[in-house]
Amino acid sequence: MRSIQGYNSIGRDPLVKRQSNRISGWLSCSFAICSGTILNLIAAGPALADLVQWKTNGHYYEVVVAPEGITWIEARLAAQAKGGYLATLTSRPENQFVWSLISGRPNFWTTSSHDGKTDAVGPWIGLLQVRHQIQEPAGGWGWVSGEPFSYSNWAPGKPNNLEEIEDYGQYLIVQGSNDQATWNDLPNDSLRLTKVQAKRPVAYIVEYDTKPKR
Ligand SMILES: [Ca+2]
Ligand SMILES: [Ca+2]
Repeated sequence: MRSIQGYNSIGRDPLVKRQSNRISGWLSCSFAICSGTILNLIAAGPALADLVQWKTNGHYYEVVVAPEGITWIEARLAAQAKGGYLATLTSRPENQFVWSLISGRPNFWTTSSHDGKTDAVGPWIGLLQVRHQIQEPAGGWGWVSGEPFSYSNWAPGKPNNLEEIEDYGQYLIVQGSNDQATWNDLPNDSLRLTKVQAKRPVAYIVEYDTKPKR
């Protein structure tokens, strides 16, 4: 198992720290070398549901694990039931902050395989395409909160509206790409894709404008 050099782990206990080192090693190295380790890397570990405040806007963020996989609409409803909303990443600093909560955490990631390649599928975010019929693949995207969509950080080649059904956003690392905190378009239920073996995302990120009561 490879380990990462220079990764600043945010794990808080020895087990999480070890897992963080493993997944971040995978994410940072060549897939040609490391792809064989993926199944080990996504092995189940302790679920973390820490509430973390981003000082810049005062909002709170929580990454929620759904081990069996979850659709975007289910995740949106779950976020609302918690009193928040799927995270809106309206600036590079906000996107980088949220990325720091999920990078190197194997519990939050699964895989999508196609054409001999395997991408890393991360959590759902509050990104959806509301006017897709006339502006595929890149037009008509917005945030669930209605905040302006003026910043984006799509993964290479995304969005691509695969099989003409991809209208919801999530974190994705494309195999072979060194880009971080990048986004992808998926269907509400990624199991609907027939040409790609895309598992349902196993986590979603909730944002709260004020600290939720627990
Ligand atoms: Ca936000
Ligand atoms: Ca689309």
